[in-house]
Amino acid sequence: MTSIKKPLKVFHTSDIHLGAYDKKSGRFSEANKIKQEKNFIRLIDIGIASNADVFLIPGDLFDNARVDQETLELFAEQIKRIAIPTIVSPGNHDHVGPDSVFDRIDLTDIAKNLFIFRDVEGSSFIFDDLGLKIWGKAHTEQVPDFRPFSNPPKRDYDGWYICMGHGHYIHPNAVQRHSFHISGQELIDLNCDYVALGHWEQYTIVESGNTTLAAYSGAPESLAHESGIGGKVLIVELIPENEKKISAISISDSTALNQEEIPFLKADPSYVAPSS
Ligand SMILES: [Mn+2]
Repeated sequence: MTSIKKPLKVFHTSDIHLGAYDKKSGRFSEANKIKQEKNFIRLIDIGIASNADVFLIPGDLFDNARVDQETLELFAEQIKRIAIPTIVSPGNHDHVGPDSVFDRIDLTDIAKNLFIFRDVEGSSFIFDDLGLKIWGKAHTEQVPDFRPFSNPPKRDYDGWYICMGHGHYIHPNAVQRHSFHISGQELIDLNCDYVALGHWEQYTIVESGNTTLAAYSGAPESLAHESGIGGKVLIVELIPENEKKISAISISDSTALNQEEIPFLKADPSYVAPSS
């Protein structure tokens, strides 16, 4: 299908860990639970105010599969409220497969604008009204050699092409025993307009060649409250025949950082992803 590219505004968060303080979490705290939910609602307010076209959540949206039922419903109600297509790629904390949090209730029945990647080999959603195709994989349980961007499909869509994944980008200072590896070359090989990354608490743009832009949104609220990292959400503007524009918005006070103010990491040129 032929689709004409038009400006697209992307709203990107990850690693929200909703339910981290729920009753069965092992670190129950009513005060932290309320704080986390308020922060998430504030994030949705920012998304609505931004007039974004699409909302991406690449993993660890929920902290675990035992979260309160009301946490699941709160999430779905907020997605219904933001009302734009919202795409989730499950991460290591909210994987698909046996005992998946996504099998507890049908979130997409509450929020008809919600789309969840279920296929561990990768699958895609197409939004022709936005001229947009999105590809991603779902984590399955906590398999350490899962790689979110291995064996990607060829780009085959005329409009915007965005990929989503949850894993650990390999840079010169990376501790390589970390799981779910993502190499700079893998990001280049995706041949897409934007890669929305999750797994890190710190918002960071990562090296991914000259045409692809790839970034971690970081967590909207760090689980290590005093760490001072995270606390942002990303807005990416894709404009035909123009430079991409990325900014990081503070959830606490809505101030924005421009691209030059967002941390940038170079890829480890010596790292070769194992073949699969
Ligand atoms: Mn993770």
